Amino acid sequence: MNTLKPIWCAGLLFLTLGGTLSAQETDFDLSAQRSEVQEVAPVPGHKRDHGGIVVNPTPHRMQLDTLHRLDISQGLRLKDRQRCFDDDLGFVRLAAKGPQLDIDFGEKAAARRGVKSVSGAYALDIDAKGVRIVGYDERGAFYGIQTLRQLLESPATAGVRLPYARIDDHPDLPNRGVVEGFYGTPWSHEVRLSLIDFYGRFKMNTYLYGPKDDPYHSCPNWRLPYPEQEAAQIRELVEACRRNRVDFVWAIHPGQDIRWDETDYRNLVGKFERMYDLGVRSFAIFFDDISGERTDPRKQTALLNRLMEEFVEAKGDVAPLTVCPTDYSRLWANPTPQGSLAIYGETLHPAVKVFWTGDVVCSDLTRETLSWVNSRIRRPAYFWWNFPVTDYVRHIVLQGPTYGLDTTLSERELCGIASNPMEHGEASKLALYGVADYAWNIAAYDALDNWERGLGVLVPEAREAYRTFAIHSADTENGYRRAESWETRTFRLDEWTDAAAAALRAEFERVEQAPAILEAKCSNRALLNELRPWLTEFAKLGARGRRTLDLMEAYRADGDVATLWAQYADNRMSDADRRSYEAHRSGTMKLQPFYEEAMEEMGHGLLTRLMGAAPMTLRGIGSFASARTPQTRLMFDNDSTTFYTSGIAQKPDDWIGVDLGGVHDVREVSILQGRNSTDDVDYFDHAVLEYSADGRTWHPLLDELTRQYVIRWTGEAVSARYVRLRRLDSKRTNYAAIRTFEVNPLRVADLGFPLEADDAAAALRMFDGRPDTSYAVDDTLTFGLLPGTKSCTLLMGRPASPVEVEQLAADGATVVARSVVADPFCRIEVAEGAAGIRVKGAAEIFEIVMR
Ligand code: LOG
Repeated sequence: MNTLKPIWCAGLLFLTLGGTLSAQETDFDLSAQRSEVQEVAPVPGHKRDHGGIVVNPTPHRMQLDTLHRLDISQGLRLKDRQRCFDDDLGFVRLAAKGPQLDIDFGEKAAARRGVKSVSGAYALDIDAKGVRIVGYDERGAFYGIQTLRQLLESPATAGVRLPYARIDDHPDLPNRGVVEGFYGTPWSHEVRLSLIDFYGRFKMNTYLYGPKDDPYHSCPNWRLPYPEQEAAQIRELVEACRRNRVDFVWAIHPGQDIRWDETDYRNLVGKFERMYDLGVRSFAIFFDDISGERTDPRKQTALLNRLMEEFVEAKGDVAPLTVCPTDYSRLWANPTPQGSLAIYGETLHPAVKVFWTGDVVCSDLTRETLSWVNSRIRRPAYFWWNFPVTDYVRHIVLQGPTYGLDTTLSERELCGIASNPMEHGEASKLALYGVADYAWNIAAYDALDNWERGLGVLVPEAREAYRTFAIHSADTENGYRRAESWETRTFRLDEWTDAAAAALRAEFERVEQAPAILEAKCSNRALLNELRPWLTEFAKLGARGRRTLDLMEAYRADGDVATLWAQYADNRMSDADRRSYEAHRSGTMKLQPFYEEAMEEMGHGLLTRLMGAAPMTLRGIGSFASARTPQTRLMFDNDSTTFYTSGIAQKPDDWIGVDLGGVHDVREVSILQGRNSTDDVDYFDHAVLEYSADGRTWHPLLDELTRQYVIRWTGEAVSARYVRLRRLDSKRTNYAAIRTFEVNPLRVADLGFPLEADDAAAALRMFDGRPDTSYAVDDTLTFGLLPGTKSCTLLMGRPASPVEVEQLAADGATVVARSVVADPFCRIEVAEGAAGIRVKGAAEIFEIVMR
């Protein structure tokens, strides 16, 4: 099973920009092409008061008379005219006497009651006589039942007192549902069953089965029948879909190795026959994420047309096919009449539905993108929405509102919408609650209100805690950005006000407590199991945010530096903390950046106080929106395997650099570009290295760097506050990444005193003027003192067990015998004749300051 979205050989994939075709480099990762803009659009809509009656999707017309109620506590007398809904009424008490529950469907009944002639349309009436449901078809009546169920489950009806109602309802789009189309671990059978019930409950009618990492859907086994156990499970899924009036669409992804010959045609039909035997009556072919001759649109449409004739029409009870073309996004679709979408338009059987992901892979649904594609494929596109999928950002779980969908569309432009969710099926329900609502009643769709309702429907026992987690777990940080933490205001140290701090503290406390509340109260254990790793990190984020506010308060009050350092050290994230947070991130838009900023400012401030002058800082800057996120720190973390990435395509004059915090003498600059130094495409292949004192006038240090991953400049010192690498003329459109950006890297020889440590290069971090880098002393550390040093301060992490400190003479003899240190802050008054210091024990030392 793949654990990462594969890097496909893109030498064979073409990217269209400005109408010209240009071959991509080899081995590029599609995630590197994901999105061009990094604006985070706000969530539209507002929370509404529903008077305790929640029906999703929002009915087109729902008149409630809550002053009159039908009491059904004694049960309803069922008149199921077509005897279809025996298994669908478990939520209501049926009795031999009492008000009637009359259920009917069909064109005649529908016409009598004025139900729209659309599959899925229904009317629901509740009055003194009872409850009447009329569907245009069976599906419609089933949806009327779902509305009745939701009325009964609504807080305001207490399960027995139905308000009088007149509801006229129908779906706007004929195809509404989900495509299990992500990379990563496919959903479990249990999760699939639970989701299929969810689709039925919220009136979605389509489940496309196409997990990229099911080997029998894609390579290598698409030609082979499913093994017995999997086959039995698919049969169960088909059955669950039938119960929920959902079309189970089985998709095949043969394009990595299909041969355009009779044998493979037979293989494909043979597989479809096997699936037909399991009960499947709807099929799809996905040609996404492939390369080479298999992308040939004429071959693709010829195959689809032949299947339409020889399989679909021949069978008689199979629905028309659905296809995902190779050009499924405008990002690389050839726009010309020779392009594959235009060829689809000309040649493909008109009944075949064609997927489209929008302007980029993960993008909003807009009228523009639909006119663009529809004019080529000559039919209303089927929107494959890559939300809430996270296979390209697996450290994130998306719990934010479902938005970015144009609310003026209709089936004239759009034949349906299928959401591609996360591999976390339970956690995807919140987003799907929105997709279901939108697809049913487009004009009425209110994204924020839908989310507010969804939280309460999905986790009624702990709605507020779930909401706290969700509102801070919404953005992807790169690519398809989503609003997050929109109710929270964070601030910088110098923007502190007591009111703002109190509000933020209250929020951090809620963050800290939400996970335990969810653990205690949320009855959906499967959801909790999916969220748990994120919840664990979320609680820690809340705690460190709260402690950061404590520290800011003490810092602003000019507290004692020893106490402040101890507080600072205790609130630092260890490397292990960082690793676990990186794997399960939340609060990336506001909460964690607040922590990072505040800690950086205070660490620097404390060091400045101790040193008597401000040390040079390294702050990432650049032309990309992501240059304002904590990700830039990855250039300065002394780890050449981690990197800052632009997260969007590079363009002329883009640059990435560093702000030193003030003007310093710069003698040396070392940069590692790209994600590696051998064949990466994410770098500036033509660039200039420049410096500036004021950020306005720039002077070159190294000009005309071509195809250089490793960049190093040394020379006569220049006075600079900013150093940057700026892109020059180039055709490249990849992301840009930098692993390491060093300015005046320290060397042992430049220290001016001897240093004895297990890893002398790493030990330099104790003298680099940066409170965020450290060296872990294992057993013994010995270093010399600069001539004239009166005091030496060790800034440490809280030692697990006390360490010992000894002052030595030049010949190594003891001048001041060992003293025991248990605090993170240790100030040593240097004794007469002492020339060095020895530390014994295990300690993490951030900085050693000599004065
Ligand atoms: C894949 C899809 C994947 C998604 C998000 C389509 C049509 N195909 O770039 O399987 O989950 O991106 O990473 C895709 O979107 N290709």
